[in-house]
Amino acid sequence: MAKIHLLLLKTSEQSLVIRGFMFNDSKNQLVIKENKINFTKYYKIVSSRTMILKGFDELNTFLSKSRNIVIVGHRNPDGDAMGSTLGLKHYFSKKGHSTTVVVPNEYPDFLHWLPGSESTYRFDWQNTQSQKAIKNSDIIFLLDFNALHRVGHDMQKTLENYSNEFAMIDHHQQPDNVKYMYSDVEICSTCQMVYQFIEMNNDLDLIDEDIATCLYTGIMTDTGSFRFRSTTSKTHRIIADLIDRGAQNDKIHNNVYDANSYGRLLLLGQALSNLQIFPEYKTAFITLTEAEKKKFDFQKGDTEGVVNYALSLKEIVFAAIFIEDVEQNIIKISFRSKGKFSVNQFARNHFNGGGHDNAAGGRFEGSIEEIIETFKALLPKYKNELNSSYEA
Ligand SMILES: [Mn+2]
Repeated sequence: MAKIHLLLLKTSEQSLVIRGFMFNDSKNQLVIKENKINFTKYYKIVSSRTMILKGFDELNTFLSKSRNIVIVGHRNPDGDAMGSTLGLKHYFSKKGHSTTVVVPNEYPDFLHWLPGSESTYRFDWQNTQSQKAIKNSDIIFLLDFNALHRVGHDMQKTLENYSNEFAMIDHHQQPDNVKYMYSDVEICSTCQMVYQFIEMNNDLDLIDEDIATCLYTGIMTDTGSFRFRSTTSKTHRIIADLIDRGAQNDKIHNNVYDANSYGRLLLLGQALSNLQIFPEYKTAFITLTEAEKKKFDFQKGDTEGVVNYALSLKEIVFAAIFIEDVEQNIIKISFRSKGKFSVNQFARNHFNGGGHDNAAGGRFEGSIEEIIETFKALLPKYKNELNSSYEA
């Protein structure tokens, strides 16, 4: 039986109803139990957790023999996807497994220095090798994504035909149901989860400089350098331990953040001059057209983090960036928020997307002009939510 987590459901003067849910591994079903607890003293509940750990012991038994393992990250891999897949790969290699990382497509230049990056297969570019690795694997680990469609159409089809089991380690909401799962939407990054996975296996002493470097990178990028709300004291303790085990924090920050090309800075300048602000909705957005991207020699990853400039405005709690993508014939969207306003829900409701409460993505079929009109038309509906989302 997996771990049980509790959600507070109802309170009255003298009792509360608690609902626990767990996965029953043998039957693969969700079991829900309710208990009424009477109390005489109040305790303020400061956090509720939604964590799923499924099939952990069975997975360990499976991994007690040397296996062929493929580790997959999501399409357009970011620091957390690359750090977690490569960190887990180094760990599994030390455990005697033969491990291959396969990512759907290209990842930004500022992540290519990560240890092990050179042995990664790109599914779109090294398709034969990738297919072969997947076909020959005993198990596939899915890292930093919650649903198979996040790897893109072609790779999704390959994974859907996979005959062995999947294991997922991820922190996005509403994960697909796979056989082995470690899901926790309250943890800041998949890299922190990989650390905790290694910890659950009592293997922290196997963390060497390579593993520490990979995991540090993903925690750093997914927390905006340890500043988002998801950053906890535990995150800092883990970061401290990773430094003790060889992660060079100054070098990692420099490699990731101080690697701008001249074109990227000019593109940022263009993005900032396209910024539009709607004070009555505490909202701001940025646009970038394909022509503007071309003009400044756009490279993969150049627009990463640009949306955060819109959110950095005083009094703004909701920020978006709309980026024209002629290749896919869509507008790519990133959303960010401060406080209670859930951009995950907003992206799910209106833009075929999702993610986390304060950071999510989506897509739109149409032109930049059309998405601006659509987006602006939605704002009045959310006026109250936006105005009460965050108090400084
Ligand atoms: Mn992540």
